Amino acid sequence: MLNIVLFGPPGAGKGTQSEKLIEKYQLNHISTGDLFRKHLSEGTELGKKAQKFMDDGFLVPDEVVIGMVEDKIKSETDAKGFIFDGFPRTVKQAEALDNVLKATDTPISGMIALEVPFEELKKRLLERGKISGRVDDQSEEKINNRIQVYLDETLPVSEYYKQQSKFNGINGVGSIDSIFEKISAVIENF
Ligand code: B4P
Repeated sequence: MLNIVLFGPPGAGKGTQSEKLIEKYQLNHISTGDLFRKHLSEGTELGKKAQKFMDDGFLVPDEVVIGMVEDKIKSETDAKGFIFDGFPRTVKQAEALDNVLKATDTPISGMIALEVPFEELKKRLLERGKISGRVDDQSEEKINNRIQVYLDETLPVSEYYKQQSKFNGINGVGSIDSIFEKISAVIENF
C-alpha cells in the first residue's frame, strides 16, 4: 500500500500535483482543505466550526481535523493507498495519523515536501484569488498570515518525518509537468 504525505506551504502546488498523482497511482485523495470547503458549502456544523479559522488563514483546531480524517480513512476500506494533501499540518496531527495507520498496519511510505520561495507563493495565491473566490486568497495580509502559521506550526512536521527517514524535498518551482516527473521519480523508490 502506498501512503504519501504531500507537504508544503500554502500555494506550493499540493492540490495541483495531487490531481496528477491520483490518476497515475490510483490512490485515494484526502485533502483536508477540500473536505473543509465541502463542509462549508453544505453548511454542516463542522463547516461552521472551520470557517472562521480558514477565512483568516489560521489552522482549524487539531481535534476537528483529526476526527474528520480518521472517519474518512476508516470509511475507504477498498483504497490501494492514500495521498494526504495538506495533512498533517501539526506534529499532533502527524502522530494521530501514525496511530490510525498503525491499526491497519499500512504506515506512511514517505513524505514529499514541495519547496517554493515565499515571494512566489504570494504571487500564485493572489493570482488564484482573482478566480477562486477563496476568502483566504484575497489579501496580502491574509496570505502573509498563512505563511507565518506555516512557519510556526506546520514546518516542524517535516522534522517529524526526517526523524523517521521519510522526508524528501522537491524544488516546487518550474512547470507543473517537470515537478510531477521529479515527484514520480521519488515515489518509484518508496
Ligand atoms: P489548503 O486547501 O490545503 O490550501 P493551500 O495550502 O492554499 O493550497 P495548495 O498548496 O494545495 O496549492 P495549489 O496546488 O492549489 O488549505 C486551506 C486552509 O484550510 C488552511 O489555511 C487551513 O485554514 C485549513 N486547513 C486545511 N488543512 C488543515 C489541517 N490539516 N489542519 C488545520 N487546518 C487545515 O496551488 C496554488 C496555486 O498555484 C494554484 O493557482 C495553482 O494553479 C498554482 N500553481 C501550482 N503549481 C504551480 C507551478 N508549478 N507554477 C506556477 N503556478 C503553480
